[in-house]
Amino acid sequence: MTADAKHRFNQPLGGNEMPRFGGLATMMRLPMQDTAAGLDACFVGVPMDIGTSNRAGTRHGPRQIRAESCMLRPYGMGNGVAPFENLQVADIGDFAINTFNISATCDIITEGINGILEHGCVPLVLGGDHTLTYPVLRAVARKFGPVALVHVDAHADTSDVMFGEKIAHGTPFRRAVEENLIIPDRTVQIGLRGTGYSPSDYDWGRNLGFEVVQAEECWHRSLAPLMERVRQRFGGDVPVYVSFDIDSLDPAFAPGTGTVEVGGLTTIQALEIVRGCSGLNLVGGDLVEVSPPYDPSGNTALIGANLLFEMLCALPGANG
Ligand SMILES: [Mn+2]
Repeated sequence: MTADAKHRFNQPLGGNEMPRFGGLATMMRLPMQDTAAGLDACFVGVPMDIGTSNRAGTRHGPRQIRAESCMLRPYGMGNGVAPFENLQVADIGDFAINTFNISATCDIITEGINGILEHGCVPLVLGGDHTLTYPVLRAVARKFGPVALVHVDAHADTSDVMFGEKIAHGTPFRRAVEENLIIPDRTVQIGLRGTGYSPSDYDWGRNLGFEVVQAEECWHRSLAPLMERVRQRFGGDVPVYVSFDIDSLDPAFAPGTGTVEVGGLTTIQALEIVRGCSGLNLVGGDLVEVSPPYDPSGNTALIGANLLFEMLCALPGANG
């Protein structure tokens, strides 16, 4: 780090300035500010779980991810990226969602993301349940038009309704297609698995052009070649959004989530996926479904914090 870069951009608070377990828990111990003004990228929390269908608790996700991010240092030793030498980043806190009204909550999220994008800032969202990706994409598509999508998850999240409701954590990508927020033949879903209702559960997306990579296709292998293929197919121009559901990981690594499926991705494969997004025109991302009540060790939130750091490192310009 040059003294110059340190002077220009926000830096995470170092471990010798304040003990890592001390101080206020912002994401990566970055400065906090009220808006995205002047930022290249921001971390923002959406403390919601009113869209969940099984175990709840993701309303506590943003705080726990911030708490577990306290070990993150500014330089990525593995990916070789020093994002804080090249980007101005801060934590802009949480959106004040309406925990009694999911439709109103979605509007609050869309408005909040609109505000971030108006500043030319890339939002990296700390969830929160997966419902939030739908209102985030409404804002993203308003600015960029329909975007390509890298969706990492145990589930397709393309149900039409849940208990008759159109907005829930199992429906965001159905709504996104219906409202022309994503490009179906520039959409890849990675890690899908578990039990379903019929053999055709994943075909709704496939029939539209989604590439669906089931977990079994990922077992025992590196996902770097898959991401190489994704980069070739998407190219470096089309705006891309990355939505990472922590339940894509095997519960051995990430038990702290609401809808657990066995036989999932490893943390190493998760790193390969997010690092493999470098070179894409990433315009936003989220890390969703961390549920601290089911995460007694804190490791699920810790993995989530690390994947958000990796997303930051994958953004255009993060590597100078
Ligand atoms: Mn999901």
